Amino acid sequence: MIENLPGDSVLNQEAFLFGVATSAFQIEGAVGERRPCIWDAFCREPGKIRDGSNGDIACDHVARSEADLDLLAWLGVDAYRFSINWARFLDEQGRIDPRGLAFYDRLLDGLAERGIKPFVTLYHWELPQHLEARGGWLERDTAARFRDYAALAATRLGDRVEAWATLNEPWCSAWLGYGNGIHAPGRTGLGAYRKAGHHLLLAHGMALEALRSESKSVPVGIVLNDSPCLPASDQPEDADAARIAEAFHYRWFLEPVLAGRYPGLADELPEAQQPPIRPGDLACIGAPIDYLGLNYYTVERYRAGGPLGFEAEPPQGTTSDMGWAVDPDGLRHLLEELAERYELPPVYICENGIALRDECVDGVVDDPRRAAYLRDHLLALDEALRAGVDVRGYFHWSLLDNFEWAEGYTKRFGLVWVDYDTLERVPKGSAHALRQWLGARPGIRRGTP
Ligand code: IFM
Repeated sequence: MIENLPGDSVLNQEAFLFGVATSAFQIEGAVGERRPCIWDAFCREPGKIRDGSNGDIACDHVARSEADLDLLAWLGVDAYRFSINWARFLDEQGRIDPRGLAFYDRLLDGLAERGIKPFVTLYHWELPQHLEARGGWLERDTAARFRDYAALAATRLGDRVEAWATLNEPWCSAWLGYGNGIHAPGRTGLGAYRKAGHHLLLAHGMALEALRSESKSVPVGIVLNDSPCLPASDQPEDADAARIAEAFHYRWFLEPVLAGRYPGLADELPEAQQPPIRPGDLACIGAPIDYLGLNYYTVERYRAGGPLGFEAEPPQGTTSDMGWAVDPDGLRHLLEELAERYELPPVYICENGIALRDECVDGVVDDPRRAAYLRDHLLALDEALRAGVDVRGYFHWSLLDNFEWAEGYTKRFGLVWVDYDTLERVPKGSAHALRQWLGARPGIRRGTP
């Protein structure tokens, strides 16, 4: 399935890491063994989650972690990206919860036994509910609490971590959680978006410092999502609209991290929508990172209009079950454009994948579209590498079908099917194809150290 990949591709070389990704709330379950987080509360609000579900059991990964680690080894991946649930790791007083520590210890040890490199994210959206009760990301103090959490995680787990990521997709936490409210904690408003966004970025900068001092030799980065924002026509006003949309959404997070400043759009915002910047904040946020994690799924098209000056056009061409346009060349475009515009550190594609209406028939899940999606995105990535963009690895989203946030369990992104009644795992056709390719990469010998 990945045969078309040229033999001399960097993707075939040992230094290029191939992995799969998951996140804590989406797979862990074991809700009774941790403190509540904002997603527990949000799921209990009627109408917020499409199928009325929650993360109480999810994929029951905490209880089934050994079997899931075996799946990773069976696939033959070099690396595994997962996240720590803050509300499992620490208690309300900010002290380590021994049960949480034991679970993440087990996971890291299990990965080491299997020779798989752990890429660990500290925040994939599970703010502990007791911090939400104190204002959540609208409070500057939450950034300081995150720094303390990062320092403890580094001290207790850092010896086995290959790379840390502070935050996953702060745009989603800020815009979807505080701007349009479709994610937890479900607040709305442009002022809240900017405020939460700034405190998240500050949390990243403060945690970066803490991680650097506690786990010295481990690279630290952040994972940002970005979709190229393209004009819906060749009219100059649509080109402007696309630029505003890009600055409003994705570059609002990328530019402070990579260049220590907000996009120029910030100067045009009314007072009530300004981020609450204090002296030193931008230097802290823009401190050099060891790598940039990028999550790529789709491209977006914009037309001039609406209260914000831009309106999204319906996606063109083939779409996923999320309704997102499938556009592999957008990945090449994004990487080349970012490399041209910013001084980029090494990049890892930390998420890329497709939701499909998979079905399990007689124990078999045939998903050729996922295998083709993966191949086409790897080919696009290969082009960007040939154009000189320094990408060091690729993580497919996701290892398992899982809780897709406001969509509940209605969307399946996994390489491995999960039967939510029995919690049985069934590797899909794409997982078999990927395993075959990973096993056949010329010159790569992996195994337990
Ligand atoms: O499932 C999510 C993940 O948690 C964050 N990035 C996008 C994925 C697909 O929507």
